[in-house]
Amino acid sequence: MNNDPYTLAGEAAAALRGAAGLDSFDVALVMGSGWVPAADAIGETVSEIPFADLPGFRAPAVAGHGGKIRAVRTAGGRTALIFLGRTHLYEGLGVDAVVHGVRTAAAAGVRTLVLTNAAGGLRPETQGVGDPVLISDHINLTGANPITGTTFIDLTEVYSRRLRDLVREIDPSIAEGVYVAFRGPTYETPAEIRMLRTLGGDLVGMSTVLEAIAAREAGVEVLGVSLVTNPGAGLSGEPLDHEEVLEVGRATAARMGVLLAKAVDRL
Ligand code: 8IG
Repeated sequence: MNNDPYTLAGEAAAALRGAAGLDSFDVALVMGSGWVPAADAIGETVSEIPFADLPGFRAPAVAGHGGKIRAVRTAGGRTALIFLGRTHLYEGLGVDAVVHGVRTAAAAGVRTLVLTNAAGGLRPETQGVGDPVLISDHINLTGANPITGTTFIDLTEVYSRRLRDLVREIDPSIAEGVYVAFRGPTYETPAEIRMLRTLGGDLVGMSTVLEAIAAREAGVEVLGVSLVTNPGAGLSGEPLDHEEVLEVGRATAARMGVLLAKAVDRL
C-alpha cells in the first residue's frame, strides 16, 4: 500500500468519480463554518459520500461542519464537488490532512477552487457582521506549509483577480481584504489583533491559506470568500463565542448560497 498523500488523493478522486458516475468535475467548493447551509443552492445533488468512506479523509471535529463530499450539477450544467466540512491544522492531524480535499479535487480534474470560511473582522469600521469579503491575499502565520522540499511556488496572485472581478460583476458591493491565518484553536488576544491591523490584515481565521497554497501547487485557480462573523478580539468589547459564529452563518446562508450559485456558473 502506498501512503504518499498525492497517491491517496488520486484514490479518493477515483472513488468520487465512481460514486457520481462522472469522469471529471469543473469546480470544487470548500464550505467553511456558516457556509454549509448555503450548499443546497449550488445545484442538484448527484451523489454524497461521507469523508470517512474515502481514502485519506477523517470526519471533521468541529460542530457545524458536515463531514461529507457532495457531487452536484449546477443550473448552468457545471459539475461541482462540494466539501461539507474541512480539516483544520489545530486538530493535530498534520498539514497533509488539511490539504487532502484540495489535492483530491485537483486529482478529480477540478481547475477552479472556491474556498469559503468564517472569519474575524479586523476592520469593524467598514465590515458588517454577516458580510462576505473576497480574499485578495493572505498572510500565513500558521508556521506550516503543505509543500516540503525545493518546490518554489509563486504566490504573487494566490487568489485569482479574474475570479474576484467576476464575483464583483454579480455583487459590486462586496469588499476585498487580506486574510491572516493562525493555527488556532484559540482566538487572538487583543494585542495580537492590534498587531494584525498594523500588518495590513483585514480578516483573521484558522483555515484556507494552506489549502490555497496546495491549490496553487496543483495549478488550480482559487477564489477565497470570508464571511465576517465577529469583530476580532478586543474590537467590540464582547468576548468571542463559537455558537455566535454558527448563528451568523445560519442567518446569512441564503444570501451566501445565491452568491456562490451565480459565481459557479460563471467561473
Ligand atoms: I468565525 O476572530 C472566526 N474564526 N483566528 N479569529 C480566528 N479565527 C476565527 C475568528 C477570529 N472568528
